[in-house]
Amino acid sequence: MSSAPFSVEEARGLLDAELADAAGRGGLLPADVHELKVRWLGKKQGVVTALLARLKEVPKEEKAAFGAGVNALKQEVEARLDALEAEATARAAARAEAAKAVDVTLPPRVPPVGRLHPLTVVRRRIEHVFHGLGYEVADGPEIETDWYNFESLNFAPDHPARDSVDTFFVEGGGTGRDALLLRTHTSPVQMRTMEGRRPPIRVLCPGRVYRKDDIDPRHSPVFHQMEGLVVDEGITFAHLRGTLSAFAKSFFGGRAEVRLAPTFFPFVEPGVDCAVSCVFCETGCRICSYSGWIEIMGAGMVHPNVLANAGIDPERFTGFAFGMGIDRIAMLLHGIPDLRLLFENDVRFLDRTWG
Ligand code: 2U9
Repeated sequence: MSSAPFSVEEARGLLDAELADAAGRGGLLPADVHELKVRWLGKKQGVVTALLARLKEVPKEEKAAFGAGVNALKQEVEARLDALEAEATARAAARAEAAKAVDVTLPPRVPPVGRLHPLTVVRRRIEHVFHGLGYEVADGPEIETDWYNFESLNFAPDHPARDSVDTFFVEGGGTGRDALLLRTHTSPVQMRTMEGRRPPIRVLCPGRVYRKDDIDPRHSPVFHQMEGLVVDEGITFAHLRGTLSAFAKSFFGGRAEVRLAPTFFPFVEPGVDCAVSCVFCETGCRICSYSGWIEIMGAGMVHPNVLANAGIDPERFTGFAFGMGIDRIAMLLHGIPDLRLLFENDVRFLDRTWG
């Protein structure tokens, strides 16, 4: 300590002031007390040591009293700092103990929870309806052969869908009926299901499908389909109509009606386009283009050639099938304006509740 006090009294005054100041700051920790000990009792530059060094400047007759005074001061400093040290050690232990304690009154830290993708929600809702009608869910490969995707499904050899302009063929993936391609619909799953077992068959086939479409608000090279197939003895068009009607009421609400209109698909005969009465309006809206009807799927009676290709006797068994775009249904239900939102995985979109 360079500026050592001149007298024992001065030093005691300084000690009182410093300890009062430390007490004022409150909560001394062992390291703070250690600093004080070094400052006051340090062998090289401690205040007490510096005071003792002044002994030589003190007149001879005062030396004994001065020495005794410094010693008394030293003992007092030691005692007071030891007491402070004991307090600081107890305080540090108490703080460590408090840090370990769990404060049950604190609000919980909730990790961000993921949500189901809107397509998953819609897929599950459709599956739920058909589970109730006794259907099971089947899965199949996304890379298919020409046979399962086209030929077995009664596509004519020159059908436009078989063109590489519309379908992704796998390079070096073979030719003819063995040619490999990305499935353009989930119908191959129904073909494989029929091959693998005998009727009665009631199967639902959801999955990703691929078409060479450009990306725009309504098209994407990948989208999602839900197809269904029923095959048994005595299945008629009435079963098809009743099933689509039951689905529409269950999925869109009890007031929903279906309207069927003839159309052509190679794998069904007759084929129909199925529209559901608009559940969003009373008198016409933009969603139904002011027609009161919304096209939601295609359907039809399974073509006898398709049954025969699966090894099922078309004289004995008949069946119906239907197909819909899961993406389209999700967009309709939620007013999603752009198909791309379903694929971009922007969390601002996904973070909504799609239940
Ligand atoms: C087998 C036999 C028949 C499935 C069917 C449709 C009609 C249909 C489209 C709707 C919109 C596809 O997503 S979409 O582009 N689907 O119109 N699908 S009948 O018929 C089958 C399937 C498999 C063995």
